[in-house]
Amino acid sequence: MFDKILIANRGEIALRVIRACREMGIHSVAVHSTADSDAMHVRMADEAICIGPPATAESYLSVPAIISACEITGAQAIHPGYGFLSENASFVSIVEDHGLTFIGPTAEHIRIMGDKITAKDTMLQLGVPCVPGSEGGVDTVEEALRIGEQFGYPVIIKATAGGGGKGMKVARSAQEMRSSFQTARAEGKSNFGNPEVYIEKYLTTPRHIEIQVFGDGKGNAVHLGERDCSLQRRHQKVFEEAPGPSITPELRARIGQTCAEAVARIDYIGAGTIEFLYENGEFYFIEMNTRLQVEHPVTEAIFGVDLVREQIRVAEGLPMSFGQDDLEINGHAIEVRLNAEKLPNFTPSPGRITQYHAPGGLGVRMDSALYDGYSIPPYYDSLIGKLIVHGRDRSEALARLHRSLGELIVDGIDTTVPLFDALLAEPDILSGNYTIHWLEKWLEANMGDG
Ligand code: MV4
Repeated sequence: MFDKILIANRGEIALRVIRACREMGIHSVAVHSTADSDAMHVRMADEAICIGPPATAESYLSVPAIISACEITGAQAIHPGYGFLSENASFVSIVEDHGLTFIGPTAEHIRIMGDKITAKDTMLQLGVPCVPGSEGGVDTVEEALRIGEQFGYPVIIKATAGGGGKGMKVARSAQEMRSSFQTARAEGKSNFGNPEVYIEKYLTTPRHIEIQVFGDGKGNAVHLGERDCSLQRRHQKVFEEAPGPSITPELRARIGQTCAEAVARIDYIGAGTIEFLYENGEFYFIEMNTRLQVEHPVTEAIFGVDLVREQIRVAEGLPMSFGQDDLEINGHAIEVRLNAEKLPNFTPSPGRITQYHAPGGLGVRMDSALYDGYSIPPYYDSLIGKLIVHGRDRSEALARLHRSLGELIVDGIDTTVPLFDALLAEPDILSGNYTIHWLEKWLEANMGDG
């Protein structure tokens, strides 16, 4: 149906989409800034078009530049990847106004999930369990104090326009609430142009468990299990795995079915991720991401599906190529995010790659846009690759991760590879015993980070 797709992104995710297009016989168009003329996505796509200067606001985030690139190249659809314009509802409307197809959810679904109060309210209505807390927004400190009393401290104040860790404040007492409430509103207003906040009971030691869902936009939807993404530093995921070491088949079936039914009821289209905090055997919804996520390959590995291919299929109006009964978990997968950063402080380390060798062999997938002699520009995200390993069980996946990290060569810059060598010597990592606070505590103790 589509014969040409424009990829409004760069780096490894642009390659990921180009590869899916090529397997489907669809022509790909890369867009790039002047800083990315030599980037791998430009080389790998069937066509490439320069859309602006290095600054993202004038290139990868420029709606007129990207729409113009579609008109010039004759692309009929846009795949946004993750980040950049992937969760921008106004962009989706503009794409559609130009007779183009956005490969992703509707503007309306993106808008609903982008406002965290509306997202939570919607999920509650759909029967998804949420963190106990305020019903909707909290406008006054008096009301905030009443909620603090009602649910008991500590509580967390969150900006409705925030998300992903931005615009949150923990209040451990009524005293703290008085100051934190006003700060949270002020930060919401200055950072997101919206002072509205909501309040939740603060869960002290949860895991971050997210459920992958996929809909056809016509009332059919499936879930593809969970990923445990608890290992994070400053709200950036570092290590992700599927299935979650703490999730039983029964728990998975229950929360998965709840999520699939919820997205089916709203006619959700494409890939989505429903994020939960998981503590003491209970799931609590926090946010929904309406995009393909960085860590989608661990789900692809254990289910043997191509999520980007499915995104393109449903955007064309075709049915998904599988139903819930076709989806069965096979083994265990782990992803580590490799960043161009210098330890111990994770300082960005752009520069020229003097030697690159990707690991390979059974159960190893390296998603990276690096090549020998490539210069990593200083303007963008520091992710240089994702190493994804798959084994028959968790211990085989861990052994394969250890083995493939040993094969990897990235010379000329500093990377976060040594972090993973160190993590693989930790009993808690080897046993899967970690929560959302494990990594930051470990970094503080072992690297003086924080
Ligand atoms: C929470 C929480 C504890 N209790 N909400 C951080 C990112 C955003 N998606 C939600 N976040 C949290 N929300 C309640 N009610 C703790 C966090 C949190 C966190 C969550 C997932 C992964 C890492 C985290 C690190 C710090 C705090």
